[in-house]
Amino acid sequence: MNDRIEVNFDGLVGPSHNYGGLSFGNRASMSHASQVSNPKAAALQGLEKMKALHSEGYLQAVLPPLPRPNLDLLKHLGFSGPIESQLKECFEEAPALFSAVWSASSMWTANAATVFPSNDTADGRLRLVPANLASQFHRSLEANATRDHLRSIFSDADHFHVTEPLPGHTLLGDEGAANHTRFIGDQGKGLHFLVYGTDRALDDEALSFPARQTLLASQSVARLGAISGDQAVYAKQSSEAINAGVFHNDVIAVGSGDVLFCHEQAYADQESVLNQLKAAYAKISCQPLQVVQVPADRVSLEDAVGSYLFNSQLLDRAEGGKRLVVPIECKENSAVSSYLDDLVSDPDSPIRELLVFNLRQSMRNGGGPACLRLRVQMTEQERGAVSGRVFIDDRMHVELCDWVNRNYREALTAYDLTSANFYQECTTAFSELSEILEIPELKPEGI
Ligand code: SUG
Repeated sequence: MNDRIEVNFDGLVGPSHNYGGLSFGNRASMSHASQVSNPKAAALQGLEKMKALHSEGYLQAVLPPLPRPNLDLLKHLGFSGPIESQLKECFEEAPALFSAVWSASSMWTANAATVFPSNDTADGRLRLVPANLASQFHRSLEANATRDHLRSIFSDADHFHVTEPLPGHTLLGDEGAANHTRFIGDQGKGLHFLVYGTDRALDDEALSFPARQTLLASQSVARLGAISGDQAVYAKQSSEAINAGVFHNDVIAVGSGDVLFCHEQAYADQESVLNQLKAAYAKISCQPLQVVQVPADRVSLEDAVGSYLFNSQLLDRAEGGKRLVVPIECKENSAVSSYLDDLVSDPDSPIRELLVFNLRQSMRNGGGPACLRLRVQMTEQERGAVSGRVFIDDRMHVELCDWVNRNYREALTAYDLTSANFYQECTTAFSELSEILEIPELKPEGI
């Protein structure tokens, strides 16, 4: 029997949320570069989603943002002296790196790690493989700090094992759960679907944007997850999808339980990928895998990327079937909205209902509902072994909203990031947060 329940660990948006235009190949990040951000609205939008899903009866937890500014990075770039002057000097001398010092990109916890629940792993522990995020400089800076955060939350070695991230080179580029889907069969057994962008060691000429995940990385992640070979199916993204702005699989597909919802142009040789998945699933389940493929003549790749239709959460309903948690942009795109109306009214569809959220602040950097959460399937005992105060309930929600309202700005520009006041505000915010969450603050090494 399946005694594991999915907990969604959403990323709390940090106080320096800004539009740095840092992610080549992520169309939203590229097109919103240098716009004024609203960190307060961003954090409250995320908290609203957490509260709403908690109120619907789902288990909801939170992962803290990584401390910013990134003092380790400033030190490694050769800056020294009072932090305020380091920030000013970095802004003037190395503007191309300055935005990375402040990036709040750890909010997208679907990229924090790949998760292997304890009933799938050889050692019977829940294993987390932190992502190296090697493909984008600002994101690669998250890997070790995220590992440390995960180690302080999943610290109980009897139940959990947080591995090292893979070595940080693009040959082994790994973007975590955004490229991993776990289907669930009878007795809660898992089938792991690992998606990569390239299987070449060198650049792929068919691509105009980077393929962030490599096959070598996905295979290594599965090894670190200690699952057996027959529990994994690998698939390559189609180059059309990557070139249209599908920088992670979770921009073009979402799966959960016995359902895969994907675009018909998501994978290279899609028919064979789906046949492999169905065959592997049939070995762990009496019921077939349900695949809903969205045809390109209903929703083009461009509309899928623009609306983030697939960057959604597929959640079980108590009355059966699934609900799809989508961003509000899906309602504003007429092709997507009409497709969704037809989908939920089709009696044969496994997706029966929509929940719509306004996550515009995160969306402008390419992060929808699915990017903001890391799924962790856990037993009750494992939930009890989690350290820190990370589960969301009504009281925690109020405390975190108060903390955001007290500490966050409503408008932030690149220039504001150089101000001594802003640095002080962030220092206060991070130290208050570690008290609320009862998680030690991550300290920069040697400063
Ligand atoms: O890695 N954007 C993130 C968005 C990550 C979305 N995650 C998932 N699909 N799971 C990225 O491209 C933009 C930051 C900036 O431009 O300031 C950014 O990092």
